[in-house]
Amino acid sequence: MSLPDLVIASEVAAALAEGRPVVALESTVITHGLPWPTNLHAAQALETAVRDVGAIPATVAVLDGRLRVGLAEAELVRLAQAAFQVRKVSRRDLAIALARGEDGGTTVAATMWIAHQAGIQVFATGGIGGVHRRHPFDVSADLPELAQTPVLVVCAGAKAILDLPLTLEWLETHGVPVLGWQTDEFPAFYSRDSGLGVDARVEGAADVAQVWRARQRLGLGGVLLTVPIPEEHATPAATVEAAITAALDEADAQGVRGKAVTPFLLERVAALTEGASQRANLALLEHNARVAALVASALTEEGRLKTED
Ligand code: PSU
Ligand code: MN
Repeated sequence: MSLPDLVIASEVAAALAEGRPVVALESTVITHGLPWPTNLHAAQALETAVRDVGAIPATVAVLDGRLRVGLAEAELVRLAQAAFQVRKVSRRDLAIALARGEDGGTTVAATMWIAHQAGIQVFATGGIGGVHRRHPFDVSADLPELAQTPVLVVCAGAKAILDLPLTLEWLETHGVPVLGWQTDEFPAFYSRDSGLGVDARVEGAADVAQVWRARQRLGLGGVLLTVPIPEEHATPAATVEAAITAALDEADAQGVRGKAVTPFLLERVAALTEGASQRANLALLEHNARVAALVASALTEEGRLKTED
């Protein structure tokens, strides 16, 4: 790879070179999404979920000012212990973190971009950023990244701390296809439905792989695959709604702005729901990692069949 800042772990590099499935994982969820030590357990559980399905996990982060793809156990611990003390690195923060030799957790936007530089096509996360409620000019950099960077992002939709209808409008305007994994509805993170539709329902990994291949042939950018939270972990939207409203009021009262908004709201909703939101979060993260590994496997399987022709 010609990008001198990029360091790909040997296990990940070998899998990519041999055409074996690889799934990228983000790290802002570790540094700014969950508290210690839940964040470490989540990071480890995600890697295990990917391996269980036969794919190689590649957690992405910035360490010592390098773009890192695939972390050692001790490096996961280092990031998890540094929660809220290191930079939250989205697209605009990458150059700063590199220039300063920092550690940082990469958002969906930054992780997509780095994954693409490394040649990874599939990326699993919990929820993407989006258009904020009450502040519709606050649009996560995750959305424009989906519009331009060719990576398939697997998530459980977007959290209800965001404005879901406006988030979908943004994706429509900027041409990002939204797929629903065995569902016709856009999932709302804690709950399986939102009353909002997806662009296409997909029944399995082969179905997703076909759409992804076509999107790649056209060179049109990313794809969002939304996966509903498993039934047994779903929380009715109404249960979380009161906590979200309270968290939004607190954020406004305290004048929380910019990149601090999402971590602030996540932390307040977790506190106000007494951890119920975090348990659901862990369950859907693991489930998304498994689905992403299935899709990555379907893609490498297709590649193998083609070269055997
Ligand atoms: N949503 C969650 N958990 C998270 C995030 C979003 O439910 O941890 C993180 C992701 O890393 C996402 C980022 O990319 O927050 C979005 O931040 P912002 O809204 O500042 O772009
Ligand atoms: Mn924002």
